[in-house]
This record gives sequence, C-alpha cells and structure tokens, in this order.
Amino acid sequence: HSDQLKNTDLMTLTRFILNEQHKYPEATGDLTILLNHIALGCKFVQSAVNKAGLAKLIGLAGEQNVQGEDQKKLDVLSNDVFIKALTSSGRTRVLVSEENEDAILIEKGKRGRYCVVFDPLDGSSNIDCAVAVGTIFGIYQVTEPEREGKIEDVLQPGTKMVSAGYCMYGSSCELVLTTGEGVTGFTLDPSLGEFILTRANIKIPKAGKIYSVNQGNAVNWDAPTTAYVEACQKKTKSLRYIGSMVADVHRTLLYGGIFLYPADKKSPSGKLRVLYECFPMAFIMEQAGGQAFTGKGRMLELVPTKLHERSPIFLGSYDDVEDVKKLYAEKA
Ligand code: AHM
Ligand code: MG
Repeated sequence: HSDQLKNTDLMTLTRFILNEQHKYPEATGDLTILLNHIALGCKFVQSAVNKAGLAKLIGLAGEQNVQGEDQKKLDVLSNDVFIKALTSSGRTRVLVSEENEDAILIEKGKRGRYCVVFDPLDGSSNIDCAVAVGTIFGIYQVTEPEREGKIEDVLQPGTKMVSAGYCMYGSSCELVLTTGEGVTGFTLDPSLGEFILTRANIKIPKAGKIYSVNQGNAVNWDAPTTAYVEACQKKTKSLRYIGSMVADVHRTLLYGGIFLYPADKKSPSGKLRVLYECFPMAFIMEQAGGQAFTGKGRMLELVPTKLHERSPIFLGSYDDVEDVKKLYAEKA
C-alpha cells in the first residue's frame, strides 16, 4: 500500500494510448476514443461480474428476479454494454459479437472507420461458480471513411487487425492490449476506476512447462495432437485448464507454455471462433514473441469466410508451438 501511495505519477490506460497516438502525427485520435469506450465497457462488465452473486444477476435470460423485474443474464448484459459503448463512440462501422447472429451495421451519422469483433463475456459457463471470465476484442480499420459497412470489412485475415486485446475479470481485473507494437498490461485500480499500466512490453517465455487443453476430448483427437500431448506428459509438464479462454491464455502469456483447442472427431473445426477468439489472442501472442497455429498454418493468415467460423488453435511459447507444427508436418 505504501508503495502504491508513493507512486503519484500513474500511467493510466488513457494516458498510455494518448502517448502512443502522439507518436503518429497523422493519427486522428479515433482509435484512442474507441479504445477508451472499450475500456469503459470492460469496467462496466467488471462491476457487474463482481456483483453478480449479490445482485442475483445470475440466472437465465428472461427469468424474473425477486423484485419481479426481468433478469438479464450476464452475457446478455455484457453484450448490451459493449454494443452501446462501441456505437456511442461514433468511431465504428461494423460490429460482430459472439452473441449476435448477424453483424451490426452502424447507421449513418454514428459511423466511423473501425470495425470491432468481440466476445463480450467469454467462458460464461464459469460465471455461476465465480471463476474468471473475460472479454475479447479485435479491431479492423476500413480505408474509406464514409460509406455503408459491409460484412467483407470484417471477413479479413487476422494480419489486417490494427489492435486487439482482452480483459480478464479475475481475482484482479487485467486488460491486455496490442496496437501492433508489442503488448502492454493494465490492472484496474478499483478505488480510482482506472486501468493502470502494470506490465510494459510483455514477452512470453520462449518455452514453457505448462500445457492447457481439455483432455476429456482426447479419444477424439487426431494423431498430431495426441502425439503432442503424450510428449508433454512424458516430459512431466504441468496441466492447467480453467476452461475460460481469457484466463488460460493470460496464464500462458505470463508463465509460458501452450494453450490448445484442437480439432477432434466431434468438432472437426475445433470450438473457438476465428474472428473474436482466435485472431485477437493470436495477434497478442505474436506481438509477445510467441506463435499461433491452426494445425495447417499461421493463425493470423487464415481468411475467414463467415462471421462465426471456428478453427483449431495452438498458441503460446515459440518453441512449444514449433513442436506442434513439426508433428503436424510429419503426421498430417
Ligand atoms: P463460450 O464462448 O461459449 O464461453 O465458449 C468458449 C470457451 C472458452 O473460453 C474456453 O477456452 C472453451 O470454451 C472451453 O471449452 P470446453 O468446455 O469444451 O473445454
Ligand atoms: Mg466465447
């Protein structure tokens, strides 16, 4: 506490983004405004997730709470929060949310140059037992400033993303961000209501001692995935699996190792969604010196053909993903 009080020169997220913006004389400040709106959405969701147990927010959408009001399930609430925050930024054109079948095309007058793909509350099966959940987002930029948004604006390879991040609602609230020049971590100071820079220039360890996978699917895996996990076990690596992608990826980023959601016989494309789960995390991993692989190629080079497309994913420490790539080259 005393250390915290000694530091009177706080690098807030807003200040950090503004500093970044000032490095580019041509920057308009639009991305700064957009990221601030995303951060506001994260704070709102963090507060709702925190109060969920008390506020009896938990429940099925459509159910009534004790006051007879309709309850909103947290993932529905989070989706509303982000759609409103993004729309009101005036900087977006196309929004794709895990919660909405169709893309949201922003009306004229509120339109901006950015498209945002997001999962407002990922890992929602963990909410009812108070385990970490998170928000994931990725941002594309369109070239022409004023025209109708199109689905094609977001059906772009991950290499076209200009920024990506996630916010983990865990024992602390952690926001991790890249704008394509490394990865920076911020922690929400609840007393200030501000994200404070806590991790500058995050680099993932080159190799790790942890692997993270839903081993319950093992009977359905393909040969390279099976061989990889068996090799992890032979090396007596530790297994950690929370079942919340944001939390599993956050640990992988900080401690090193690998997170995989491979294809299996039941889900030949895996489970995780390309646009708002795989791409943002792959972008962050690469920016931190790690890798992300689909089983066929570099994750970020995949060209999605539909909004909610899925892909197998292997991401984490450079050497660990390299081992997976070798097995796929040999056995596939
Ligand atoms: P969701 O978007 O329905 O919450 O599902 C995504 C989550 C990820 O957070 C996590 O990595 C994965 O599902 C876990 O899946 P499984 O329970 O099959 O292991
Ligand atoms: Mg999800």
